[in-house]
Amino acid sequence: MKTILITGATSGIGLACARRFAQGDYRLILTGRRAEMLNAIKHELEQQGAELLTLCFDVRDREATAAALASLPAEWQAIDVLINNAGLALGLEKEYEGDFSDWDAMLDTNIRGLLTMTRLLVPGMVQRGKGHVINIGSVAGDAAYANGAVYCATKAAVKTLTDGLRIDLVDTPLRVTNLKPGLVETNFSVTRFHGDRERADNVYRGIKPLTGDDIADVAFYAAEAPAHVQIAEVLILATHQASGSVIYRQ
Ligand code: NDP
Ligand code: 8X3
Repeated sequence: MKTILITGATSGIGLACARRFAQGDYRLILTGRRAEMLNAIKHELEQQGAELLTLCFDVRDREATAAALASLPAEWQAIDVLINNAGLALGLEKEYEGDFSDWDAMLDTNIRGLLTMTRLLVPGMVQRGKGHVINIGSVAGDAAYANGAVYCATKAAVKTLTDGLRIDLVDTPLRVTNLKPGLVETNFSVTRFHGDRERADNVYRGIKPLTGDDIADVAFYAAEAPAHVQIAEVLILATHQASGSVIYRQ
């Protein structure tokens, strides 16, 4: 049985990954900031026979992250798969008009948080000669779209950091994957628009978007591929989406 740690498992893609990997030969460490959501997922998955622990921390807080990981019982410390999923977009504004605190939250979560998790967990994987890091990037990292430059830049950084890690681990058995989803209907847009649900719903108007389960299936495939197969990068789009900014709406 393998041990997988998923950041941002309280919602959307992370939650779907938790449910997907629970069906496989995995025990789970699920993380997020909302303790009550973590408890609800723990209850749901344990009812189905899954073995799991939850850790409540903010990936932007490096000390809290390190303390949470250090608090894992010894038999849970050997993590085989890390899904760096915790992330968010805040605001949709021109680069010269954006909100400083929105920018800081995106940069600190999507880049620094992902780096902290990587820095804390990959050395153990290297030592054990076994491990897989799956980063959740985005189609947004391929090219900027209007009013989304800062979020797009964070996901471009995820691509570069994923590629860099793969290069730095090339002489090890570890694997590194960047999954780049397009429009996935989760809490993402509600967060982006600071709770404006109507505006969030508009993002998915006239198109059948992806679901968290669609992304979880790809993550599971990448993790379960034979040891000599490294799924380096996957771009996953809804059928009526062609790029970050080209979407056909009926
Ligand atoms: P959700 O808003 O549904 O989920 C985001 C998750 O991230 C939540 O579990 C949240 O948990 C967690 N999170 C956010 N900030 C922090 C933090 N500071 N510390 C710890 N956890 C945090 O959105 P998605 O599932 O859509 O997003 C997941 C990832 O997928 C993100 O990286 C996003 O950029 C990426 N993505 C999303 C796409 C989409 O269209 N939805 C497309 C491409 C990529 P909690 O609030 O409990 O902390
Ligand atoms: C989320 C997808 O296109 O809304 O990364 O930025 S998009």
